[in-house]
Amino acid sequence: MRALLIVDVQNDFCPGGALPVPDGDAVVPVINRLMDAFPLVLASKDWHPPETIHFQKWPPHCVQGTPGADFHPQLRADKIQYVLLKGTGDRDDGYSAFEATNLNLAEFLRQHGVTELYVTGLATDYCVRATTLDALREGFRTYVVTDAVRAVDVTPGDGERALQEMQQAGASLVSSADILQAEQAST
Ligand code: VGL
Ligand code: ZN
Repeated sequence: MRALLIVDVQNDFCPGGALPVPDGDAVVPVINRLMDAFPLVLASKDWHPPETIHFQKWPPHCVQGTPGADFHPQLRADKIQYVLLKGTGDRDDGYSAFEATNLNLAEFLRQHGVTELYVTGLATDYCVRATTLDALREGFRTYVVTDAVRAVDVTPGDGERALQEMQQAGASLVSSADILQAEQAST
């Protein structure tokens, strides 16, 4: 059983937002195409209080209940079955979706018989990286969908280095085309 995990595809991480990931909104149509190929679709939200130590490292973003914390308007949010809220405390970065405070993600996935997790979203070098490394530690076969992620690239090359690190830790890099072709071949 496999699940699609959409990490932080929120307005503040897209162009025009408070902490924009270059080309961040380009993941939206790719993720929208993937959704129907998965029986279980989950999404995380960066969900910070107005004041948090996290904002000493980053400009304020994704404050709970603000428009910047909403999903990108073109994301097919009606297909998302569970939303994971993370970074909810005032001394908590919450980069990984496995640090969600409203649901124990690892337990939840195991209870639903999920063995393979496909990770998409923003940003490759922060929350996608942290989520993927935690998924591997928790024993899930973990895939990163390379055309469905984008990096902040605070330092040029951070995104590429993060992909290599995830691969070395045991993640498989796949393209959305690979997933959709395999899906078609099996139906
Ligand atoms: C993220 C920086 C700060 C992310 C969240 O979603 O990758 N990056 N907060
Ligand atoms: Zn954040």
